[in-house]
Amino acid sequence: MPQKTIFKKIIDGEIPADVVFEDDHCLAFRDIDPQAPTHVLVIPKKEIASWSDIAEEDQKLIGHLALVIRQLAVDLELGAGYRVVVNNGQEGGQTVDHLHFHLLGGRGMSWPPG
Ligand code: DGP
Repeated sequence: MPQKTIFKKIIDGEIPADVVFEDDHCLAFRDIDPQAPTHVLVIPKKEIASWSDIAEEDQKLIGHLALVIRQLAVDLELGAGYRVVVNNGQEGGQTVDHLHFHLLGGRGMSWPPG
């Protein structure tokens, strides 16, 4: 068995997290190293290593995550605007090998990203 990622340990309740939303398919919790006043990670409970590893069968799940993120932005009062980020692979800046969406808001965002 490959070692559990830190996010799988959070899903399994083995390490704590500041959870803001959970359902049968996903979990949303505050990032331990926030890059904005609101910085939440939204992850599927299914173990998908990265954006590159999304499969045809995950189409509905990814669509569900999109709707959860949209609703979270409302619930977390990000009406002024926000950013959704997926870091993919080494050059993309991915550090945890479990697919996750960053939902960032509460400040103005610059472009291009670093
Ligand atoms: P990325 O660089 O896209 O792979 O983002 C990983 C994010 O995960 C990074 O912003 C920090 C966050 N993170 C890492 N370990 C933990 C943890 O144990 N708890 C929480 N809440 N966030 C974590």
